Amino acid sequence: MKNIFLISVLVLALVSCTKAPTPLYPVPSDNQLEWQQLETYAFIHFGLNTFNDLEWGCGDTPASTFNPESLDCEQWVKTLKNSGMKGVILTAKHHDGFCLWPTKSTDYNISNSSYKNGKGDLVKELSDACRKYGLKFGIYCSPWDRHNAKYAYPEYVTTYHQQIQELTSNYGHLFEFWFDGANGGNGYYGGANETRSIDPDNYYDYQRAKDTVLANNPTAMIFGGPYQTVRWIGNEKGFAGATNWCNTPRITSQTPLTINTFGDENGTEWLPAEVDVSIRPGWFYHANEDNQVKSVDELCDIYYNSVGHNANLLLNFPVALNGKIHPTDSTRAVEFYKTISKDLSNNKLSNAKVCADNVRGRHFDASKVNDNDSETFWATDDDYPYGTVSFSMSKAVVISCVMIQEYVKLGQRVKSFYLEGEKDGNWFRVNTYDETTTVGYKRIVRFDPVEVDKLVINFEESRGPLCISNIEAY
Ligand code: FUL
Repeated sequence: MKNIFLISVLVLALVSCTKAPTPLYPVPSDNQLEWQQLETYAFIHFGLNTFNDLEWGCGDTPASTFNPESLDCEQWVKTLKNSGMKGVILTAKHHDGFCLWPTKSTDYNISNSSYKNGKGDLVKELSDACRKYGLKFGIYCSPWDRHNAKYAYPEYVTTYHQQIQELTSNYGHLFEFWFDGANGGNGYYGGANETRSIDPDNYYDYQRAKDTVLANNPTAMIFGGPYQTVRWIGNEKGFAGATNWCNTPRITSQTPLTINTFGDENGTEWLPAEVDVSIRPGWFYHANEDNQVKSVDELCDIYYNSVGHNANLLLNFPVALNGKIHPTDSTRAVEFYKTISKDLSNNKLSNAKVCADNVRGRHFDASKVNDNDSETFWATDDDYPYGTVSFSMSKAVVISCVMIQEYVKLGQRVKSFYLEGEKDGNWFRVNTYDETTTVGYKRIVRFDPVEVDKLVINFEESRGPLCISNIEAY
């Protein structure tokens, strides 16, 4: 009797001490993970281009062209909050070289416009509004400068670094700094009106730029350039690949765009993807696009193809000539957020009974996928790089989407999965709208509504033992 007791205690102790799977590299930094959890945030494109009705101004119109009548950063921020955006990135300087803050680096800036009689500072106004309403703030400062006479010469690099220094040290914490990839070409260049080209990987001294950003904002993510910590998705249409690894090789200007879109299972860097897309065809405001604001359905599709494909969504709002987000854009964006929130509000699996064909001991049992705790996860044994988890409902439910999250602190693992349902004893495969390959931080798959008593997720292939932290269905 005593022996049986001792053996039971020993077995229990062994079971409960089972170790978590070892990490499968690469893994995210804490800052990258925190950034991935933002999921949706906004871009604001506003500047001289707005007043010139251009996407890529040459930098040849005077600073006084910038003249918004009733600019209101709080209107932007309130609209963005109501659209579910967790932060905003402002084009402090676009390719035309015009600076929205009173920089000491060039005269081509807001203090030489009539806005607030030359006393305005848009970077300050927006960062203050963000702080007031609890949004994160980030900055886009174009490396390419079509106004500057010294662009393509060493002098401009000094100017550009001065701008980065000002922007990263005077406006509070930045969550992301954007180095745009468009570089060189024709421009005004102080009146030279010519074409200039540079080598983007070497000309700008990105190492120093990164050091400045991080010295002033240690937790900021860097977009673009050779020291990026988040990657461009490779298109501006609003989608990430259904297969989307955070793993990639080191990305340079030579890397094929397919790597941006799909990642690479064998990549040694953790570079989570960002999907940038505008709510209108253009990045800047053009009155003739007032009728081309994306529909709520289009915005929802973009959400499922970005956030639902293991990427963050950076949704652009082109601020209009009067200095406000146009009412059509704000109505659509708010409606989009309401729709997504409603569609994903009633998790049909929250009370389901869960079991799995393999578990790595009590700490990692199947119930961890619906315990509402992102720090717990279901894990399989080391020699079990696959597995099946099933949910039994107390009464039949109709679902049309499943959300799955891996515990990515230990690396991205799942390579393919499929869904099956059971109703009244009949089993059927659930035909999802897109292929079911990778999962990562978050994967949402959609399908035509099905009624199920049971839902089974078969993880067919994985880079190692499974680590699944969350599964929901709507
Ligand atoms: C591109 C730029 O050339 C566009 O004007 C816009 O700013 C977009 C977000 O990035 O590379």
